[in-house]
Amino acid sequence: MTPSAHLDTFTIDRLPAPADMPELLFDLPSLQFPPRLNCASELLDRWVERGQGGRLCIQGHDRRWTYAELQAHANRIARVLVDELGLVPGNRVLLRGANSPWLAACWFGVVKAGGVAVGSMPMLRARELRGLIAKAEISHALCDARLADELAAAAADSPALKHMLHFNGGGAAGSLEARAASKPAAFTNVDTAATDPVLIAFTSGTTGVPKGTVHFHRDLMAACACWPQHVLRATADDVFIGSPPLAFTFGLGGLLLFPLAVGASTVLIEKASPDALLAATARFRASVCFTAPTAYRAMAALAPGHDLASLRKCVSAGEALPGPTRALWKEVTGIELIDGIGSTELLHIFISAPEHLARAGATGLPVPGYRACVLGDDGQELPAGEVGRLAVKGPTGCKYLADERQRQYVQNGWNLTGDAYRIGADGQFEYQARTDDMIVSGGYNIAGPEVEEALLLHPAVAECGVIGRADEARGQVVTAFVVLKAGVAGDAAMAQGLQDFVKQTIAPYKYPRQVVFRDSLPRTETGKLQRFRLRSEP
Ligand code: 3UK
Repeated sequence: MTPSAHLDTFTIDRLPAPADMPELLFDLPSLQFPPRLNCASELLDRWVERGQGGRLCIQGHDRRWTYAELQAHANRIARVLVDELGLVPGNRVLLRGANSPWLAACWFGVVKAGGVAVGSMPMLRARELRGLIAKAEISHALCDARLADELAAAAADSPALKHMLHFNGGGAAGSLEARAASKPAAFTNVDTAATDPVLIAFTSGTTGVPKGTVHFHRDLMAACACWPQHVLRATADDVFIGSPPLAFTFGLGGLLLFPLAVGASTVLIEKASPDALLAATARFRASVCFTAPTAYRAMAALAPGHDLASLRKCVSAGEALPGPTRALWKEVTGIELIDGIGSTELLHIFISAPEHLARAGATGLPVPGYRACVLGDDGQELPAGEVGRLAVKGPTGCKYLADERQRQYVQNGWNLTGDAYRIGADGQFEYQARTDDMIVSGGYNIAGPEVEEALLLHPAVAECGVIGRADEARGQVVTAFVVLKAGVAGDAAMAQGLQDFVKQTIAPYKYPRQVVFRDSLPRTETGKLQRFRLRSEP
């Protein structure tokens, strides 16, 4: 085994025991990695060394950097971390900010210096930040000046956190930019082992203590070698854009690692509401877009007001893609969405369909490099057509930081994502629901997302969420929370109309016996419907 470069072995010491590790597969030629690997060298420095430093790399609302410029900023940040803040390889560094070029430069600065980057969602409050700092024993933080207050409040009673610098605050004296400006633009990356941790990504966990998932330098490069190469197939001429924060591995991969892996450019915008994302797509002539299914639905309604001629590939992940949303996006833009299921634990997408295989109701096929199957309650593989638990294996896998729940996610070497799936006659994997979200009503198993899909076909429905509510007679009763389009009244006649509509669209026993009208639905910052909150609503 090649030695670790980590002098601070906190993360390595808290990896799961060997017996609890997922089995790894490195079947593809592109997954043969050298023992020493720093992913910043591969993703960033490599282009400059090959004479491509002048290529456009990263844009934000007020800046535009080439590969050489991003490299110089990252190198200077690495210098500040090492020379001024005493960072040693293995230290954990919190990154806090909305997506921006400076946040990306900070990420690379940390990686170059051999640190472990810990992303954090911009909306997190002091209380939640305190939890992350304690769990990952974070010693350093690089924080957007506009989000400084909550972090300062967290830092006040977080003894582990000793060093903090701010960026995006106009370059004030003492800021990260000001200190970086006085540093040389050259830095020799720490010679990390391929299996040295580089990232702790916290799950968007809907319940319980957040879980930190550890990823190695090799894991990041493996993610770049699988889905992007075989399904997305973007080129150096593409311009990436999207909404997921870099703190969410969907965003880190889609908006930073994958574009840089192919020498393309990326647009990092702070506010990516549906309207803002469309406007930015037009302004930057973006060609590859990453966002969540609900955003595509909202964007479809607004698309006619924007010039989207540059757009050629659109990726949907984070939640099941309803067939009606796929159809709507195609109708409005002519683009077939690329659906893909990924997870924080597996880093990125592991089942997906390229455009020509896309079909309603199916997420797709295991991405080359991954294997997937559907397991029954006895842990045995189920034949096609039967609903069971999704199990996945590949070059990446779940490694929770000091967490008992490792044994729930990884069993017999397989990663169990917590999703109920079925394999269709054509071999494609068909999403049913989160395993905990399957509704059992009157003896029937009903998948909430299927009922949601039917409701979304109704012209009055903007958004909806379907859950099972405890019911004495039926065990659970199918309950739909519906947000209607502007100007439509949520009255008894509408409820009846929706129920009849569902009965005519899918098997009648699945229709929502209860319909509740709402102005909005509870969602996580990553766009996921919080079904547990709907379940506890009156
Ligand atoms: C659900 C999907 C159906 C599924 C993610 C792409 O979402 C990501 O990571 P999380 O850890 O959540 C994982 C869970 O989300 N899910 C995600 N995508 C789909 N369900 N169809 C989909 N296309 O329950 C999964 O287990 O927040 C997605 C890339 C990186 C990611 N981290």
